[in-house]
Amino acid sequence: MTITVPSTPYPDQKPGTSGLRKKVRVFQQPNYAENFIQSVFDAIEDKDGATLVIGGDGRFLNREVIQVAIRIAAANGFGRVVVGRGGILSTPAASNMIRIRRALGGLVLSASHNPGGPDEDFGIKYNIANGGPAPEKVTEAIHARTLTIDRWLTVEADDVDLDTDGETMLAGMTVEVVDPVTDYAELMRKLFDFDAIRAAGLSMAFDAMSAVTGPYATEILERQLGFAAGTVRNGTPLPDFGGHHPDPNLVHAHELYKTMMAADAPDFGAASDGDGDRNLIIGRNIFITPSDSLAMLAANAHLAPGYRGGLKGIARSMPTSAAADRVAAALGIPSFETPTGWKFFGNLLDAGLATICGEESAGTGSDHVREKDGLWAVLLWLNILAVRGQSVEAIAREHWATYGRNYYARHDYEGVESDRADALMTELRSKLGNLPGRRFGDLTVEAADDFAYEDPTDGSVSRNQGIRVLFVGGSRVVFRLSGTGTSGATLRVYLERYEATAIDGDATAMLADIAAAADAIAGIVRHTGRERPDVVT
Ligand code: G16
Repeated sequence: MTITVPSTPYPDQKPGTSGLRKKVRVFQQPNYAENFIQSVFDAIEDKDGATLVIGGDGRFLNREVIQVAIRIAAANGFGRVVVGRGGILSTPAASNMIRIRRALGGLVLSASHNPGGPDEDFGIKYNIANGGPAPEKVTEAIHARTLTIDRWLTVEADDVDLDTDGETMLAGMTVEVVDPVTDYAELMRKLFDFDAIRAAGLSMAFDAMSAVTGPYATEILERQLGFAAGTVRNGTPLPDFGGHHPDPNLVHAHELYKTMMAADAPDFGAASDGDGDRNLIIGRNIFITPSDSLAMLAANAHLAPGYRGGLKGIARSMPTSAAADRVAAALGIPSFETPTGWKFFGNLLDAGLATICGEESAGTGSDHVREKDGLWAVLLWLNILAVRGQSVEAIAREHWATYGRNYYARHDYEGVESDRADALMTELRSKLGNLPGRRFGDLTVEAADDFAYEDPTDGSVSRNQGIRVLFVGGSRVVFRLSGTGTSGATLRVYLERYEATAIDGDATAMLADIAAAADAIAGIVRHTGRERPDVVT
């Protein structure tokens, strides 16, 4: 029997770059998670008898919210819920599961690379039937509903045993607990030449950061590809990620970085984030920026069985470097520049306009699912290394010699007071028109704008997606506020400089004048009170 629970709206349930992310304590308020989940279901149609996928990255609160969501799904008429054993599904595995089960959609419970635990972060994201994050028109409808919601629906039922595979009935709805790894591993075997990777005899270190990728990486890398036991480090998902940030960058995956810079480093190093959709790629003695990794993967993808037929197009988010555009031009295929957020790639992939997509924020993926996919990027790199028989460094150098090098860095100023960050952006917007022609050191501004995107498939327009200042000669700086943080504001400053032949420079030195210009243009120190960024990636 359906139970109607009266409720009142919370004013702060607007989904950000990737779903609703808040502190655990916020989610623990009465009716908070329930309101949001019910708002999702109120905003979507065709629920009757439909299949819903539910899974998360195993962080604190994951199991509790899954039990709540299962009951609300039953009360809203779903016919079947497919849930990963232990409440676990990596984000790309959830995307795959939605697609192969022809589900109406899925709830992905994650705050991605944000830390977990009772005082840290939690998140809920809705993905649609193509397996990808809900597009803006859906998230806007969800948000609108959160502002008017006056009840949520549930059923009287015991908790489901999430630790045993199989089907049970719950108030007329089938709940199916499945192994979270099997289907995903099968998809990877179709895309990549596992025999070639095995035969290459490579050594590697993979840091799963005590997050969701552990079981996937252990099964695929150690069991199926034969990498030595212990290749996967921190392979058990923990509710607090062992107290670390499950963010695969050079700051939070520093141990891996040290391993890869040592004299006895393995051939290949990689890491993934809280929910398994991001990746970090490090060769022996060389870090590959996510923007470069996208370009190098795109240039070599045809070496893997799943991409032998070539690529239809390459898409990148606006702040991602233009390195991938050069590959697309050389391949004679279209390139797309979208706002930040994987949701913007979905339409391009569905329409067959792009095959590979990527972002500076350590996300790369293809049309095999509709999320970015950390292990996919790792396996494509391994496939390329196996076929080319060269080191990561040799492949990178050859790439730069062919296409030139886009030196790149992102400076993050974290936990800035929201008012101060907003003031910086407002001031910057107000002077965009006066910037062209102005000089900052040796740099002259060629153009400056607030990025807007018109989706080529449905004509929808997204405005205010980040401020671009382009300098004569191809260098640029981009400013935007993060849409995934949960306290204060994070200012992201993206620096890029293109060099056709000077490919051996030090990135920090090559970008120093652009960093200085960024401060002169935006008054970063003046507004934030910070002398330097908190994180440089
Ligand atoms: C999410 C989105 C990505 C986006 C990233 C950074 O990643 O899915 O598409 O690039 O946030 O967003 P921001 O710069 O607004 O913090 P994830 O891995 O957190 O889901």
